[in-house]
Amino acid sequence: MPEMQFDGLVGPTHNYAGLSPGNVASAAHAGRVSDPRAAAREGLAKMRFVRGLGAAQAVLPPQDRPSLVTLRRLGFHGSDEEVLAAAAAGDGWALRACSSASAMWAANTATIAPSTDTADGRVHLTPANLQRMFHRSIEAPTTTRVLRVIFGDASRFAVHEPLPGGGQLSDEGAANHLRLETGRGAAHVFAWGRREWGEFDGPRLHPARQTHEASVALARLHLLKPALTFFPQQHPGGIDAGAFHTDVLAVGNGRILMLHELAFAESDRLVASLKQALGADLVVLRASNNELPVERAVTAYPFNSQMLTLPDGSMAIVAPLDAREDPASRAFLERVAAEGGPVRAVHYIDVRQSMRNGGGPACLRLRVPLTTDELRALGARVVFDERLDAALGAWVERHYRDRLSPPDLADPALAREGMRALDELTQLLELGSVYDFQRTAPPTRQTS
Ligand code: SUG
Repeated sequence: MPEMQFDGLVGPTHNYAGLSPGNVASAAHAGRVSDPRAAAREGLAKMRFVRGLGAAQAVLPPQDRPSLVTLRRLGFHGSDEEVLAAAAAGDGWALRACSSASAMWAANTATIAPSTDTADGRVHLTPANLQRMFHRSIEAPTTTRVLRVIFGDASRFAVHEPLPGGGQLSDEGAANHLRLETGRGAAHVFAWGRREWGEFDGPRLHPARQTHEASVALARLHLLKPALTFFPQQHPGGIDAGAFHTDVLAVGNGRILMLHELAFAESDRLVASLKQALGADLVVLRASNNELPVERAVTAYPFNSQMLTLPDGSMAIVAPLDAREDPASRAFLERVAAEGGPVRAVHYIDVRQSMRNGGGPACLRLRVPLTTDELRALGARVVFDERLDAALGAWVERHYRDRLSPPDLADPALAREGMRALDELTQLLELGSVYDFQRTAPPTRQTS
């Protein structure tokens, strides 16, 4: 079944605010000047490249930022200008947190189960609640609305509510999920970093985001076969080295699983159970820490690659340029391609603007396997063809700045530019009114 790659379009406020503890790149680049236009161009170039390989490509819209609705919920009041000025005062964390373009990392949009794997024969999607990081938790309501427009046909698609329960049910979407498939069936791997109930040995330095309870709930909600669902713990040492999501150290596609020794706490046990369930066709390509030190894997992101099945049945890896520049990462990827398995080619692409916030090629896309009928049933205009490519390219050139530093986030003109751009985008993508600023009445003046 073909798999649609839904890439998150980079938003006009793409910036480096240091919002994600445990994400090494985000911390390292905090306060630097970003280039939203270059970031959006890189994203479009990746979509064009992937489509050029013969894969199916679609786009997810950015979110409206700064989120004035959220700032008002935090008690900032008055006109938009007053809200922005008050939120920028002091350390300004609220403004930075409400201004991130973080929805670009579409792997965190939702967790997906294709219709072939679910008991009711529908595609199941659960938007991630992203509870662990405040700036990401505010994505969920708009994400849910967007997914309900695109996957609106309830006879084919079930778009659930994000998991309830706050931090105890913290869910990061497909970034902690792998689907592997052989002739024996399809296995779903739901990794987690901490649990609320039950003993575990967790990371010491960095936060673990996904909970075991959330992972188990997703498998239940998606009506998957219990015998083919697996719940490994992310390696606490991997999280402490900067692998805040599973997709920093592991990626799977079809019968191939590529992983680092520090991806999962009990890697051998996981691999043995997967082989038992999926049979000898499953190919596991593992990098030891000796072959590829985890620090290199976290900086160069060789595992945060897209692994694509192409129309001729072969596979290609789309890796970040950074992995080509790191000798150990490059050697590992080339070993994978030389192994004689289905992976025939490794391509390197420049997504540096995103990498500086810890987002590689795999973070930028959400994978949704779809039958031809399901593909036809998609709502909105999100399939990335030549016309949409050209229209989005022109839209970016019209609206995006080429320079943004954290103090610029307080500029009311930036907020207005964003609203104009996204209002136009909803027409281009035929999405309807999905944004808060399109749905809420202008604020009435309040006195404090
Ligand atoms: O959640 N970075 C994102 C990166 C997400 C990467 N996604 C996957 N691995 N699938 C995060 O940490 C940084 C924003 C800032 O610091 O300005 C940020 O949110």
